[in-house]
Amino acid sequence: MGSSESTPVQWLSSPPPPNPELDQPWRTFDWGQKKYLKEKLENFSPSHPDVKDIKILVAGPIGGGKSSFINSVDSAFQGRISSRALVYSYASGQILSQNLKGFSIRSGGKTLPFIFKDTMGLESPVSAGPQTEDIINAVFGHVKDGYKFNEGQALTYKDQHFN
Ligand SMILES: Nc1nc2c(ncn2[C@@H]2O[C@H](COP(=O)(O)OP(=O)(O)OP(=O)(O)O)[C@@H](O)[C@H]2O)c(=O)[nH]1
Ligand SMILES: [Mg+2]
Repeated sequence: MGSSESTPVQWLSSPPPPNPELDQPWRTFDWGQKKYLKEKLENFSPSHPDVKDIKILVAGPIGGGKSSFINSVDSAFQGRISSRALVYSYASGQILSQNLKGFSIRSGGKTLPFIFKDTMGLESPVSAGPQTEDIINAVFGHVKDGYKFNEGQALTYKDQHFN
């Protein structure tokens, strides 16, 4: 792993069958709330004057749908399909997200105070090492946008990408 030339994890080339547990919804949701939720988020602002935006770190297993989730949120606000975050393609077999990349969401001519931070997918056993350290550093805001994750070596404070 770690480069676009590397072989993707086996199950990514043919997705596993859905878990039967997913046949039943685990909660009921009133989808009629969409307009209300959208307006609530459009009118949201952080209560602390020094906080300009809220950064949401999207982390999880490779191919888990992190980038797709960001695109879904963006699509909901744009009113059209958004594909700004690159999504894993079964056709090309490429794992695309290798950098920490921030996505802000615009709606009604303004930028909402949310920034989604897309990350490289975690995989075992690599995620037990440097990747975990990088995620912890990202939570504390120490990782600059655009940093390319290096599975062999966690980011250190000496690196130019360290905040
Ligand atoms: N069925 C289904 N497929 C999904 C869903 N979300 C994403 N996918 C598919 O799962 C694959 C991986 O999605 P990505 O959004 O690239 O996942 P990722 O977590 O960003 O992947 P990495 O960046 O490689 O770690 C793509 O082929 C998506 O089309 C979902 O909710 N349902
Ligand atoms: Mg991704």
